[in-house]
Amino acid sequence: MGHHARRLLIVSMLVVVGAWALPAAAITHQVDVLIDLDNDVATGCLVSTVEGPFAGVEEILRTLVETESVPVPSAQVVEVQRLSCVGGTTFSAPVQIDPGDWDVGLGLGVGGSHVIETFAPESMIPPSARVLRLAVVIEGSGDEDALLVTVAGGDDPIIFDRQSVLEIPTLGEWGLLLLAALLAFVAAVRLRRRSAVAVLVLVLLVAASGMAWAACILDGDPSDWNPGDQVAHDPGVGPGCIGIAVAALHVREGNPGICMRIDACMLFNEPPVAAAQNVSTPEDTRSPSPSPAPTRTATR
Ligand SMILES: [Ca+2]
Ligand SMILES: [Ca+2]
Repeated sequence: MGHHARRLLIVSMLVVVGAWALPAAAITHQVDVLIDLDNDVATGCLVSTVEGPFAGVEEILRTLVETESVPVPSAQVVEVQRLSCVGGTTFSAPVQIDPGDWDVGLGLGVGGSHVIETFAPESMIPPSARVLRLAVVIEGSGDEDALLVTVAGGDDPIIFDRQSVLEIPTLGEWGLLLLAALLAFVAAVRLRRRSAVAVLVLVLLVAASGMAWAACILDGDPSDWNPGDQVAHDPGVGPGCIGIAVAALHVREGNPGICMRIDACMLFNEPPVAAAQNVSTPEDTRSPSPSPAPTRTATR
């Protein structure tokens, strides 16, 4: 192998190693849902946001999201945490609720934003908390946005009224299955055998879909949400979704706890184009290279 060929090989290997060793770093975003459990600004903690102070917060549901830009843009929920009000502006240290590890739906949200699905477990929302007042704050790389009202620019608080949600009798999954089986048995007695099988399948399907209705499906796919679940939005977030911005908040009763969906714009690092340039100085500096030559001519 000639000297030039070997140098070329070393340089190209360094470029490959450089690209491998210096990938564009993931950016971590902190997505906070501020929860006023008793809809009372006089109880709980004060949280300062870029949109102004938000008082009365008993709990913070924190969802950590990592964005990556290589090999293709992607985002994942990497942890869900809970912080409880201690007093004043002080919250407890974050406590893990869930280790995360599900996708964020890129471009699938309101105004082309990204769908971040998360949940507040029952342990965080006591049964006595019937009317919740909410706000969303997102922070990444020192940039921040907040949505404290139903429609950005207005002044209606974001309210999730759990009393307005239809109460399901506390049958439980096995109770529902038992009920379905009982109905199927009655149908089987009254109908001929063949149609009875069809009825059995139908009833079991209805029961199963009834159970799935309440579950939070954490996958970044917004198809398990209804337009009526939206409790707040910022009409100013449009196509392109550049920078940090909260576009919308969806909330619904779930199993277990309360399902939440934050539609937001986030930051993505550029691909590591700089990595190839970093290796332009191999050990072999004596060999003539294209770049120093014009410099020398210029100084003459
Ligand atoms: Ca409160
Ligand atoms: Ca989903």
